[in-house]
Amino acid sequence: MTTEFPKDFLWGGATAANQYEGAYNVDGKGLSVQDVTPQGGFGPITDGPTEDNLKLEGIDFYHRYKEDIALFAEMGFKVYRTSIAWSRIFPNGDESEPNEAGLAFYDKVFDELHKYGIEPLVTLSHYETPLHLSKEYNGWTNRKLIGFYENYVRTVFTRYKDKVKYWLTFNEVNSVLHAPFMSGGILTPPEELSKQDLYQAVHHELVASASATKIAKEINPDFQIGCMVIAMPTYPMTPDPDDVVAAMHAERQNYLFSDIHVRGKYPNYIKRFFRDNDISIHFESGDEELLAENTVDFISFSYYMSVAQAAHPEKYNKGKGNIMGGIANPHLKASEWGWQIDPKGLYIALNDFYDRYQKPLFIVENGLGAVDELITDENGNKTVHDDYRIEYMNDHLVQVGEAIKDGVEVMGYTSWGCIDLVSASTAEMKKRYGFIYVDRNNDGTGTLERYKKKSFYWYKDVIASNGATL
Ligand code: BGP
Repeated sequence: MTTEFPKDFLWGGATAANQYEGAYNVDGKGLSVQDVTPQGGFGPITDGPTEDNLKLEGIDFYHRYKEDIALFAEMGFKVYRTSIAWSRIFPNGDESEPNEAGLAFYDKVFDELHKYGIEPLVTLSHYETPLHLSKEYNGWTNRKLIGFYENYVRTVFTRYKDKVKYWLTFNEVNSVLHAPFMSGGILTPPEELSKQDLYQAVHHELVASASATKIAKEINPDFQIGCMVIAMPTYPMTPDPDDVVAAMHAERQNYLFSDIHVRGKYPNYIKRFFRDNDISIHFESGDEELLAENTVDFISFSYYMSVAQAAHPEKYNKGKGNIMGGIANPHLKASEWGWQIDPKGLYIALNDFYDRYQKPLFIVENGLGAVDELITDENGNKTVHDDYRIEYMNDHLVQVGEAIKDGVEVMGYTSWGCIDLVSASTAEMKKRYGFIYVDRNNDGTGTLERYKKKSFYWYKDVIASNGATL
């Protein structure tokens, strides 16, 4: 392929604190919603942490960060996305004073990254709301969370103002509509949660996000703040206009989030949706101005798959997928977990976002969750021959290149789970995304040793050639 990626393209990888740090109760960390969801984002929650919860220990990045960052540096990462665990900084979420040991940990991580010239890209809230905020306030349904979040982000913006430039306010902010507990710390079971309460929670997160942008710029005007959404292009199942409209309506439930983050106001189509569904969002004075005046610098998104939609979805096979579902597209193959593989969907998503907003875009998650087999090669080294992963990523990056040729401004690409970590939706170890294999099994056994997969060397070459080897 002959695509030229921009000279300063930010190549890297992505992780989230709750899926890999471990040390869930070390150095003053409080519990987060993840510590009581042993079966993943959609499973029942437990009274407290239980032994079968792999996230409690994760892959022990907390104690192995130096070794892991050295491996990222060896691949040539320019950027590294991770999150700060809110409950390391404010164990209950609603205290006024932070936990110094938590702050000190991220100082060490950011310093280590800078040692290798790797720019941190930090998600402020990645599915890890402090559990206390869930139990005491029912998560983001409660407006008080805005104040707690503001206190938290002000603390970390101030502390890391010279160490971190790129920030994301909420991971996959649109996921709260589909996974209210994992994403929004909302304890009310989804089937009992009213649309009114759900969209009010959305409003609180959107106001909090705009407020974070405002606070960020006051602390360091050079900060670059992005929103982060799940991108899932939704194709009409047939050319029947009713199917086309169904697909359009499904996509608008996603665009709602980026529209408000970028354009600073609720779009008209959602006002109609609210009217039709008897939803009336309570705005406090100042909310409208805050949203209008504090829009984001860039749009970031995860991309794993596309879906199809129809006016009568019950007629078709329901596809499996990343948080949001849809209809399975007969033209596409799927991963072992049923996520449909569609590189051109990434090309479409990039073009659609850029046509809509003309803002820089950052792909902050993409990758293939697969079962890997650790083997010993002819030189006696343990490795994984993950050609399927290489093929997946190569095909997707070629499409990024195609979008760049179209003139889409793409800031960078951080592949998801650049080191194997615990799956968000299934809480398993065996669903692996990494270039680096971590010896940990679903039953919790394993040495936690790290091994380079074949894709490690492939990605290293991609980065070194700035995409020319794709
Ligand atoms: C996204 C989440 C990540 C990540 C990824 C892969 O929705 O932001 O946290 O886990 O999906 O999903 P999974 O781990 O369920 O395979």
